[in-house]
Amino acid sequence: MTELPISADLIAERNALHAEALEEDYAALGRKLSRTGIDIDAIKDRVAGFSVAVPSWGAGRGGTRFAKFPITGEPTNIHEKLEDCAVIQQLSRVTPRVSPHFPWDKVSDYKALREEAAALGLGWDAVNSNTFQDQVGQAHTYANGSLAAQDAATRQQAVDHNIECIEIGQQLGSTDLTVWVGDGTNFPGQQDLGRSLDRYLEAASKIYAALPDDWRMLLEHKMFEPAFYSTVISDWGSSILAAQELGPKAKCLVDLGHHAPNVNIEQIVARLHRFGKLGGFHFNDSKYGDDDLDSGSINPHQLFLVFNELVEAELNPRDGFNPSYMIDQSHNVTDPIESMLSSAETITQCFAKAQLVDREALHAAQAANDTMMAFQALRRAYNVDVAPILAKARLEAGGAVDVLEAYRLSQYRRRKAQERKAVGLGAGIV
Ligand code: RM4
Ligand code: MN
Ligand code: MN
Repeated sequence: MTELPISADLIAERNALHAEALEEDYAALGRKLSRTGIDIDAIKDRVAGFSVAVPSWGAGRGGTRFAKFPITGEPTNIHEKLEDCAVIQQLSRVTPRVSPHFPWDKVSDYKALREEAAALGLGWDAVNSNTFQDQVGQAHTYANGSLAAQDAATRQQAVDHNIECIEIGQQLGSTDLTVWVGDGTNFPGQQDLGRSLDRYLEAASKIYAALPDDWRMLLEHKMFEPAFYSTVISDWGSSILAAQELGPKAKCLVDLGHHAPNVNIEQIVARLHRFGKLGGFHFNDSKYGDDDLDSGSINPHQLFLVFNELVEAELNPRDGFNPSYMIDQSHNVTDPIESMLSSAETITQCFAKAQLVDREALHAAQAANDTMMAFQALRRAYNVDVAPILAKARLEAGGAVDVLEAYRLSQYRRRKAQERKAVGLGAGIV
């Protein structure tokens, strides 16, 4: 392994200062949990086994349709993004994989890229294709759609790009392809709503046919943007129907920001699982739409309820339950490393809290129609401060007890500002 980006001595030094307080807090929480028959070490072991992938595209500062405000020292290519992802993993120990996006992360030698990541302690998660933007020199525009475009040559180009993503992913060691298309319309009548879905399904089935045996195709729905009247895969209904038609290797990916406000996302999770089609998540939070805000920053309770459904799903398994967990955020006003450290912590906290739910009490209350006690079974777990469990798991895995403190003290971004070239202005991705 090459040298990791943050000094191991710094992490050890800070951890030593926190050790005593952490032991006290962990012991106190352990005593509290044991009164309800929960073994804190068993929860800690589950937390140690949890992980969530980080998006390569989330390492740079995002933007809105109006502007992007870069920070000095932000990464401008996949190599620098990997280095930043390595910081997140080194400190948090819950983000050992990176989800790449092509052609944004294109390089000439993927074997070398795989080795470069491995040397930084990183592996690869789902490969994301991009048929929502035109690239320089591209033969056909995606202005009128990609997999669902009216023009057959455009559809073929989008299919070929996805197949190329699979080939790249094979070299990197990925086993999932995530497909989100920007296809849709802005005006009633612009396209036939039925036939555009037919075209999508036909093109998607060509990608599906190119999937290696152990691969999955994750279909990501989104109700609006960039199209504002209709999108082709607008919701979980369209997504599951497409996945069912494509075959068993096609699953649905739930991006938490891709629904109408107030939609019951945890119920969508339960439904997709019921039919063996829950493929994975893009974690973020949302106030108005696809805001790509930090996970749990607006509605941590919803995130907890999603994980609660995932625990229930494990107890009630269906066909091939193995959802992949990924962050998909856009960091417009924070240092992306700090946002992902904080988000990974929040996601893991919700995972841990869901493990604390007294399932017996919950199920008994449900069976007895005791609404208040059923709710309290969830509420009790949600109210537990699980921070010492996460910190202890991190410490044992070689991470930092206080991730943000260690990151700031390392002056990593300042060092990078001296080494890296400045990012240009312009609108960022949304
Ligand atoms: C989309 C969607 C996709 C992501 C792009 C950048 O809204 O969430 O997952 O790849 O944004
Ligand atoms: Mn997404
Ligand atoms: Mn999105």
